[in-house]
Amino acid sequence: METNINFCSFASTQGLSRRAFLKYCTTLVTLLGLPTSAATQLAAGLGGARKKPVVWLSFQECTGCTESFTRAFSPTFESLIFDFFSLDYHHTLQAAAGEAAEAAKTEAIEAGGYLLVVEGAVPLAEDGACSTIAGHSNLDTLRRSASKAEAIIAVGSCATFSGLPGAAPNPTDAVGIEQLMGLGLLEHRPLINLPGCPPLPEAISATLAHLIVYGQEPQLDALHRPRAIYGNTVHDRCPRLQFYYQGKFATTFDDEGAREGWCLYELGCKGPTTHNACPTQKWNQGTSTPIDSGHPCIGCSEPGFWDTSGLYVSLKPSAQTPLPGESDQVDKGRKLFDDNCVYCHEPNGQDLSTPLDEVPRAYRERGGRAHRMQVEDEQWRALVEYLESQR
Ligand code: FSX
Ligand code: SF4
Ligand code: F3S
Repeated sequence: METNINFCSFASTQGLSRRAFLKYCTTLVTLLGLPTSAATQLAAGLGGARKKPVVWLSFQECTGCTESFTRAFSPTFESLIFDFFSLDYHHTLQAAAGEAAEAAKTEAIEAGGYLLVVEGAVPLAEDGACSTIAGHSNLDTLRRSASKAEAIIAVGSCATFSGLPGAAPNPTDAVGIEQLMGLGLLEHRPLINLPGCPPLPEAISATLAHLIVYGQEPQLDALHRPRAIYGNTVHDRCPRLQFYYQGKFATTFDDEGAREGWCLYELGCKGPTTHNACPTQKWNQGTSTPIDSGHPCIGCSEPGFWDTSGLYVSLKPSAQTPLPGESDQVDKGRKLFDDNCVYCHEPNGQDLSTPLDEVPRAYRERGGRAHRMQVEDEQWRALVEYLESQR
């Protein structure tokens, strides 16, 4: 049930100054790609907002997403955001258990008007028997909970793209929320995907704050991810990018290159094909990232990251950001491919059996789950030219 809460008064009871609160709001609006002036609006919006009911479901996952969120950059403010919701059901965090917990969930669902956060994939094998809560399959619980939700926020790579539970050979037939909608097993609801294993905690809080203050989701891309958070690759903003362009690569974890902080591409870094805000937002109170600490990005926020290639196997050369000198047209085609096609196809399109000049027609005729982007003729020319350059 929605109840009034004065966020600012509540913040002051926690020893948080208005100045610190504004700073926190500035972090969130920056991450959301909103103008800095929106920080005041966000602060005022949260200050006057009503407490929003949230139902949080956990299915096949490791609880890392909840761990990530509860150990966020500004722990006091993140917990404040948590307290700011009426967290009507979260079986890891709630005090209630058993029938009392189920009763709280039923009451929240019947009241409607809540945000539904889902972490974890949903198993379909064996009629869903691989994961059940209170005797109900995850799919049944999800369907019931989604029926009156204002929006679904799929948190983590498991809920978005099936993640590790869905890795080959996927014995439980685990699927993500969007896949369920695509299969007709779950009614379509407004969906926001926040991939990452786990996702950045600020991605979760910023998205929830946006929903509360503006009553709508932030601008999303074709994979339902907030554009501002997932619009760039890790590579685009990597602190080691200069070494990439200089051709300076670490080849083992303890060689001179590793000690000098050179590029980790040859150690299997998936930064060039991974969309996430890690380099700018960083983890653990803005301290570091996998790459900052000397480990390649394993692409944890991309669909199928576990199966795409070996964690320490280099991307194929064609997946790299082009070196200076590549023609504009090929560069444009490569970007289009990297942003839209790499989720289902080999980085260089080598798995495309359709003759390249027939690809545009085949694409338009066949459609498909991932084939939703509108491609102009000029873009097709660039894409085909890029693919030809890889043959
Ligand atoms: Fe998956 Fe999240 Fe990775 Fe773990 O809930 S995204 S396995 S961090 O916990 O779902
Ligand atoms: Fe950074 Fe990885 Fe790109 Fe190298 S390949 S610049 S380490 S993201
Ligand atoms: Fe994941 Fe790569 Fe960031 S592994 S945490 S997306 S740097």
